Amino acid sequence: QLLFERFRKALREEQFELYYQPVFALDERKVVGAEALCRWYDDEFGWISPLDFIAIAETRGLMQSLGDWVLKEACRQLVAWNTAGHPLPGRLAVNISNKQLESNDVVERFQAITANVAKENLLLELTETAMMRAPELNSKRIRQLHDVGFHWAIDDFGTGYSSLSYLSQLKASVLKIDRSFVSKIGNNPQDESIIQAIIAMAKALQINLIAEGIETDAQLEYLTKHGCNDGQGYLLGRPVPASEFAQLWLT
Ligand code: G
Ligand code: G
Ligand code: MN
Ligand code: NA
Repeated sequence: QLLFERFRKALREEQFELYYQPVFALDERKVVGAEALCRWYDDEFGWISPLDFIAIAETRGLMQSLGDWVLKEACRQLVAWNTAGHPLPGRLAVNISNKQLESNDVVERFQAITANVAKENLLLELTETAMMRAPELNSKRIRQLHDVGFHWAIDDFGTGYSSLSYLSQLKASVLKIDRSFVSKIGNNPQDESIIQAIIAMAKALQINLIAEGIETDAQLEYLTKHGCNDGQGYLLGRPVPASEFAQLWLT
């Protein structure tokens, strides 16, 4: 309850910050985008994990406000990098909660919030699990937003229960391979087969892949060798504040 009060106050006063993790083309080691990740430091409680405050936001009806703020802030940052003369190459991925897709006006809202940036520079991420919580409504919203030009990624792919036929209808341009598979490269042949199957399927459906949670050279090598184009992870670059991101990764 106390944390909830702090959260409401933080939301009112915009005390959240976005960190940015680079996404790379694995063969060339070139930055081809980034993922925006929300951070909250509270003077009393210290750093609070997004797992915790997003759960609060979702159960207390504040996820639309938080999510809209995240999208707005991500767009502001894209414009700021452009203006400063070092634009982000590729797309900035923004995590979307299924709660944000519930209301009827989401298309108008997202259009208004992102009016200053090209949709080519954005990638909306929805986890496979969130997607399957309300498959009918979510896929309808994905389609509506896709129809006005938004690009979509299915996040944490492989952890949910979506079928392949379903995937092809979904209008996703990107699948993000969940890091639970990546972490088993080198010690679990069965998970390696799953990764290879995901890569083959994505190729067949002409969907781009981003591998998540790359932490070792062996994982990087394996994914590159088997034809996974893009990836992110601590080995390549951690999530960092915007200024540090520009210093490290933008020219
Ligand atoms: O950044 P970190 O690994 O701590 O994030 C933990 C979880 O919180 C991840 O699943 C991530 O997708 C989610 N998350 C981080 N930032 C946001 C955000 O802005 N919106 C939503 N919906 N989820 C986020
Ligand atoms: O659910 P989602 O994929 O959006 O979550 C992204 C989360 O993964 C972020 O919280 C980010 O901090 C975390 N992350 C990014 N790279 C790595 C990594 O290499 N290893 C681990 N364990 N977590 C990572
Ligand atoms: Mn994500
Ligand atoms: Na993910």
